Amino acid sequence: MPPIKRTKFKLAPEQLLDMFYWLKLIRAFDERLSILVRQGKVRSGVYTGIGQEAIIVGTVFALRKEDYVCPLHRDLGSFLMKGVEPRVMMSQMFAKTTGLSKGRDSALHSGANELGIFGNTSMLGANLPVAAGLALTYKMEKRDNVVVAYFGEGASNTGDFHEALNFAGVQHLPIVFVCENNQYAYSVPVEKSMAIDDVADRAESYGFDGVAINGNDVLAVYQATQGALARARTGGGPTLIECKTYRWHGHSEHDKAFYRSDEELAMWRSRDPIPTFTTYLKHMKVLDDKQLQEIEAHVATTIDDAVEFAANAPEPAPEDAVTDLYA
Ligand SMILES: Cc1ncc(C[n+]2csc(CCOP(=O)(O)OP(=O)(O)O)c2C)c(N)n1
Repeated sequence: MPPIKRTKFKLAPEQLLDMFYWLKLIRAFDERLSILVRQGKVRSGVYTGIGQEAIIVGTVFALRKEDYVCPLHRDLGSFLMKGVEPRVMMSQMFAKTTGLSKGRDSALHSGANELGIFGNTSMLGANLPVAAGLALTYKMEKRDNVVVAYFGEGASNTGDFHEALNFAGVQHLPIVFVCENNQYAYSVPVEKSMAIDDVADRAESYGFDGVAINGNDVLAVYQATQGALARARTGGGPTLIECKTYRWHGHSEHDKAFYRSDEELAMWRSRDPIPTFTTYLKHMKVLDDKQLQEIEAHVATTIDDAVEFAANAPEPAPEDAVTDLYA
């Protein structure tokens, strides 16, 4: 199998600013959720992806509208980037009728088929065989679309992960497996759950390439995704991209994460993907202080509006609990 080609890409200034906007919006969305959950406004567990945003932005930015994402509990940003309005996403967190599941399900179990978002379940790794099934559909229908499936390094120790990769490798499916290696599976550090350093190495045993990259570098993620997508669209089969990153908050907002040190957190916070990208954009003369202020103001207004909309949206009616059921 040929190695993944290093794709060359040149993003226009507007595209770079767009990427920057998504990083800021997704961060702000999660930060507000973290506050709202403490105010008792959110009716769901909240699993923020703060610190990991470059993975979602770098991957989803490379996708076409018709490509599918299979997100994880931390990937609310992929919903926003695929086209779910912030008002709708916030309503989902508030369990209101204006949310994706109309207030009838945990915030994390929603999807949107029309936007190419697979609704996840709580079972770790269980989205991966389904993602492989979606990719098989694309292959059978001879469409040049790709499925991007996200999972944590913890999930890469489940049987579902190995079955999905094996099937995808055997069938040469158009799928990109994206590992968000944030160093912990709940309280378990990666070295206590894996005997190897890189999840990416697991791809080789299923007959395709895996790469480990800096998951806090949005352009590195974008570049690796572009290469994997180009391969998948042209019949070259799957790729595994392992993005090394760190989650700043606990596993969920109820976890104070006493199992890790302040020094470790400080070290990773110094690798925050957003200031790094800000510095780059300023250096490239793509972003100036005025634009930065405008983007930040727009993000703040968008989030405020989403919260207000969700807070005032109607509650679900008890009788609606049995609508939209499939037998
Ligand atoms: C099959 C299964 N086992 C255990 C759990 C409980 N659980 C929920 S999240 C989690 C840790 C997940 O870690 P990882 O896959 O690395 O993703 P992360 O939360 O770090 O993004 C565990 C053990 C579960 N949901 N499903």
